[in-house]
Amino acid sequence: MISSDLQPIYKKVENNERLSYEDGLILYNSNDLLSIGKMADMVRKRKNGNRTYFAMNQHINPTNICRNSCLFCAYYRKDGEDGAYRMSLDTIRKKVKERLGEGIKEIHIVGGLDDKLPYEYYLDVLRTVREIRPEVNIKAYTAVEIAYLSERSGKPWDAVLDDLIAVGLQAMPGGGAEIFSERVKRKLFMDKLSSQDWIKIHHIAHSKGVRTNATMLYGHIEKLEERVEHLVLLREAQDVSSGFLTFIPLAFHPENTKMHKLPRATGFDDLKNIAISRLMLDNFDHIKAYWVMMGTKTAQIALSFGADDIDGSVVEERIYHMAGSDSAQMMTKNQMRALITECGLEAIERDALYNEVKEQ
Ligand code: V47
Ligand code: SF4
Repeated sequence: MISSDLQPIYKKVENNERLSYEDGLILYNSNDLLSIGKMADMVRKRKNGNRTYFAMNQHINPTNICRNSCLFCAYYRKDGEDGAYRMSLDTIRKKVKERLGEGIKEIHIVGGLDDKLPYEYYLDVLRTVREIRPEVNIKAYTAVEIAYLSERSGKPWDAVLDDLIAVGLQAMPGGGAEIFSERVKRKLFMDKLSSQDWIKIHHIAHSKGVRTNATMLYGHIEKLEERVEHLVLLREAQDVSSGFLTFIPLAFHPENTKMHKLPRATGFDDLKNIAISRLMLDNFDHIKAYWVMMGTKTAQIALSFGADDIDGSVVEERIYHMAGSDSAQMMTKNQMRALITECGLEAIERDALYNEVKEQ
């Protein structure tokens, strides 16, 4: 039985109508998780049927030295501090070569805003990867890094993107969006670019044929209203440029951060965010249950709550493991397939652009 407050929303979902800001708020205020999940699953089935995606991928985080000090981040270090690192191009070369035997299709590259690394280094990282794996999809640098590289080089955003595209950039990850709220930004990540600028950079990327992802960081000090505003802003941005591939809700992990006293998001909230984002983001094709962030068990359930992607094999994830994630560092192709097929769903290996990878 769908609870009475959700019935008008259920009708809209059945009729494939766009949900309003107010609907989003009703969903977040509801505890009828199973009904929310049922509606999200209906949308997921309509868009993706049983198709459920995973990728063979590799994460490379070239530097954790960062001029910013976001309160939610356990990953960054200041130059010279214990644990600070900056990879040489040789190290990056070695890391890519180490996995040449695996069918990696996507390399995900993000890191800190490191004032000691020259602009060219950020390009060289991509050149190095391209040289070793000419066929791989390079998904690199968040809008925050693009804005930083623009500041460092004096080039406008679009010229920075052109430089990166020339050395192999094909897609951008969805990080750096955090939560589109001036109030929260002032408290937690005041040095980052504004939400308007984050969206503008993604629009420019889309206009150049670079597909991008989007994220939302939840489970810290944001209000439910701010979550809904975030989703509505992303939906409006997608209406304009249609370049977003997937949305990834990210639960705040407090360990080793300046907000370590806050509790971790619950499984209930994780599933609610997956389902509500599926319902609100009617113009996004994919919703990702990032297993590294939510753990494999919740990720598996999320596949019945609107998600159609579990991300990938990863290996050497730093951002979440520094912040207390106890998930494994990697999953094999067989483990990912098994996780998906056990739910009665069809496992499809993809590259960063959602092209299906056929078994050879
Ligand atoms: O922007 C940082 C978040 C993001 C913490 O596009 C934290 O496919 C929780 O964007 N607790 C980076 N979250 C990761 C990211 C991502 C991950 C996987 C796939 C894709 C994709 C993108 O991680 C940051 C920030 O929002 N983050 N610290 C933390 N302590
Ligand atoms: Fe730096 Fe990104 Fe961490 Fe903020 S979230 S401190 S910008 S690495």
